[in-house]
Amino acid sequence: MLTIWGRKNSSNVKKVLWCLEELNVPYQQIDVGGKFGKLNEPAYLRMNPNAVIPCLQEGDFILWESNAIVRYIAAKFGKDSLYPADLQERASIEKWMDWVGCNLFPPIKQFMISFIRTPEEQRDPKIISQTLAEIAQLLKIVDNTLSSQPYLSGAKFGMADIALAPLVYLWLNTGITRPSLPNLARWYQCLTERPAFKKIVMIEIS
Ligand SMILES: N[C@@H](CCC(=O)N[C@@H](CS)C(=O)NCC(=O)O)C(=O)O
Repeated sequence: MLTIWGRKNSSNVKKVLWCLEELNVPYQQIDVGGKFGKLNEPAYLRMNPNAVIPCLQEGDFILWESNAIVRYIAAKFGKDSLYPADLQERASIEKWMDWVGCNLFPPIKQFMISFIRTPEEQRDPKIISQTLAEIAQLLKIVDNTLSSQPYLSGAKFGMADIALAPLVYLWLNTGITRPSLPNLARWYQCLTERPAFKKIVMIEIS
């Protein structure tokens, strides 16, 4: 049985749980991080010295970094669906996973901290507008890509969609003013029809 350490409302934990649900893999999830704390306790730090979630535990095997975990799960349980054998096809998907982690996650994290988790009267409008402009600029690249393919992963749903969508969910569902990105909106709408996306990603934001 796989164990996933991490609170369910973290966008990086959502990627992992969503991937497991898509592949019908049994797992147990343990709440740590956020209001549950424990990330700086020695037992957790022994598993993940970065003191962040998610972390996968499978017997003695420990894995951290959400995209690495998604890749591992897809390779182990989703060879016929989420993990293309063709190297170029797979690399094109992994490129987007890295892009999400390196480029999009930092401003999304800033948005979470300075907007979602800061009371209205303490928010800094300058930081928020700069962060939102940065996110919009990045998501325009995605929107442009989605003008010629149905999924970020290409012709079929895949790991790149799993890496991106939990972050986009935050951006679309927090009542901010956003530019219209029609291809991204069509892609997101299509994902909302997936039962695993509804169950894991479309939950209360905090
Ligand atoms: N690059 C890491 C980032 C992990 C990360 O920053 N996780 C956040 C939650 S999304 C975290 O652990 N925050 C502290 C907390 O939840 O208490 C990954 O993709 O796994």
